[in-house]
Order: sequence, then structure tokens, then C-alpha cells
Amino acid sequence: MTTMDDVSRPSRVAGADEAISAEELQLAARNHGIPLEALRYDVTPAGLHYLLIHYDIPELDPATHTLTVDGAVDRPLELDLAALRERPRVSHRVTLECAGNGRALLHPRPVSQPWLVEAVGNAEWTGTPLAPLLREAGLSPDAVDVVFTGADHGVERGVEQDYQRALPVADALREEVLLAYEMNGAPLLPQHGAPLRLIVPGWYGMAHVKWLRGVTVTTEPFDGYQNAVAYRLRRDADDPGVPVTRIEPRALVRPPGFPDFMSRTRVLRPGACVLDGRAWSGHAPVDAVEVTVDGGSSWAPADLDPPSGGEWTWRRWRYAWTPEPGRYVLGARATDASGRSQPVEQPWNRGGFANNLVQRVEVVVLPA
Ligand SMILES: Nc1nc2c(c(=O)[nH]1)N[C@H]1C(S)=C(S)[C@@H](COP(=O)(O)O)O[C@H]1N2
Ligand SMILES: [Mo]
Repeated sequence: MTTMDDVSRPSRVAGADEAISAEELQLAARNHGIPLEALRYDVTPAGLHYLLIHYDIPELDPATHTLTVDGAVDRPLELDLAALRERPRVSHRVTLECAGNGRALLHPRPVSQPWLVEAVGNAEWTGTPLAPLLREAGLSPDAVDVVFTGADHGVERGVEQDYQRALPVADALREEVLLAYEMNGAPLLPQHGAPLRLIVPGWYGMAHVKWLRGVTVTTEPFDGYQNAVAYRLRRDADDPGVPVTRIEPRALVRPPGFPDFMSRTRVLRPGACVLDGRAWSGHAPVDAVEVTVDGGSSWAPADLDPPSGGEWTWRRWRYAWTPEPGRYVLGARATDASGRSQPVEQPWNRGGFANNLVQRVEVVVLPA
């Protein structure tokens, strides 16, 4: 008999010399990253923001779409978009990063969406805070988790499912968590969750449920696939692992000069220039960025622009550099106020999650 397992494979780590497959490329073509030159914008234009869609983009009609709030609450609610838009309106500028960012650079490579370093964006999300709505519904005193259900449906490693992710109640009640209906001042685009999505500032992307249709309060820990199986830090397949939550600090260099088409090696004329980029962390504000031009052998402090745009947004850094002709490998390393920083040696886990290895930007400075 034909079963789901015939089309849906278990998770896998690539063999030592195994190249990126056509299946990984198929995911990469659907789920694009930010072009790194777009690190220049404080707010990432919607079309340049990275994208990650597990299944298909569902077709939802904003005129009839509703959000239900149910489970362990005194008063279940059902709201349409008009009702959500009448509630208090708040905007947050939020750096969003996929938990799998950096995965394809790991050795060995976890086989999934093959991100290099570009799974990030910084948009302005507008919507209404979730917490007051939960309080209006009346949370049961024994509430444990809040489950968010998207309208998209698929199968993953043999498990057919709606995309669902839960947050612990205390995290769901944080004031900054939004039911967002606008991105950068315009209605959400289909690929970013239209007409409604969750925004959980500081958390990796998987928590920000798109095409949101249901909020369900539970009195037992949620054991759905995306919480219990997928997004966990584990060494091997049998390890229960620990949940992926907040974004680890990362800095990126905006690649200087101009690129070679095929290798994307950067070409620079000799003389003074200013390198720049962005740095962020979901744990605490970034308070230092260091730059390397020799692949991590030596480091020098960068200047940070004053924080702007609020607590959840990336920060620009700059570094004055006057290189001689030759070859260089640039990188930057962020440290946040909690003391977390970025490793130069790769951290490794089986899903390739929360990996914040320092970037490598190959540069050739031409003779004068
Ligand atoms: N319903 C639903 N929500 C989802 C996803 C999804 O596949 N379905 N992908 C998640 C993941 S893994 C990430 S990284 C972010 C990406 O958000 P973006 O595409 O708007 O950048 O959405 C999250 N929300
Ligand atoms: Mo993601």
C-alpha cells in the first residue's frame, strides 16, 4: 500500500562530500534570502525580506477571514479583520531571522532549506497586541501553552499537519507580541502571511506564525510537530533536545565594492573605505561589534550607530579600512548585553539551528 512515507523522508545529515541536491535547490528557489546589499536599508523593503514557507502559500480572503481564540479560556472569541483593525494599533520594527540561517555552511550539512547567511530581514510590523485579547478571553489559571495555527497544510517527515507553533503562556503574554496585518505600512503580502500573522519580537522565525487562523490555550504542554520534533537543538536523532527560542547574536558585513558574477568575491579599489553592516540579538541589545579582515585571526572594534527604531531592531555598525592590494576575508562578530557572542569555530546540531558562526566575505583589493 502507498503511504505518506513514500513521499516524505526522515531528517538527514549529508555525507562528507555530498553536494547540495536538486531538492535542496528547489527549496532555496522558493525561499529566498535578503540580497546582502539590502543590509543598507534600515527597513528592509518587503520584496527584499527573506522568505520561508514550509508548505504552500494558502489563498485567504481578507473580507471573510477570521481568527478564533479558544481552548482553556472563559469566553472564546471570533474576530474578523475589521474587528482586529478597530483594536489598539501598534508598530514594531523587528529583525526576523530563520532559525536555520547558516545551515548549508555546516560540516556535515543538515539536509533542509540550505541557507548560507542571508535568512534575515528587518521590517516594520503593524497590528494589535495579543496580550489584551488573551486577557479579554479570560485565560484559565492552569493555562500552560498558547498554540497558533496557520491556514497552510502539508506533510513533514511523514506527519500531515497544519503549521502550528506554541509559545509558553508567559511569552505569549509579553506586550510586544503582535497580531500583525501590515508590513512596512501596507497590507501583508501573500508570502508574508496575508491577511494576519503573529510577530514575536526576539524569537527565531518559526514562532511568527503566518496565515494565522487560530489561537488555542492549552493546559498541557503542546506536543505538536513544530515544537516537539522539528525546532529542537539536538546532537543526534534520538536526543529529545532543547527547544529553539530566541535569536543568538549575529553581525553581517554588507559586502563592499562590486561582485564577481559567479564566485561573488568582492572586488575593491585600493584606498580608504568604510565597511558597514548590521548586528542584532534576540536576547539583549547588541553592545559591541568587532571586525576581522583576516578570516578571524585578529579583531578590531567597530563603531556602532546610536540605537534607533526600538528594542527589537538591528543596529548599524561601521569600520574605517584602508587596505593595500591583496586578498582579504572579512567578517564581523556581535556581542550582546547578556554577554553572548559569536563563535569562530562552527557550533553544530542536527537541525543546523541557531548557528551564528562568523560570516566570511572574500575580497580582492586591486593594484593601484
Ligand atoms: N503558517 C506558517 N507560518 C510560518 C511558516 C510557515 O511555513 N507557515 N514559516 C516560519 C518560518 S520557519 C520562518 S523563518 C518565518 C519566515 O517569515 P517570512 O517568510 O515572513 O520572512 O515564518 C514562520 N511562520
Ligand atoms: Mo525558519
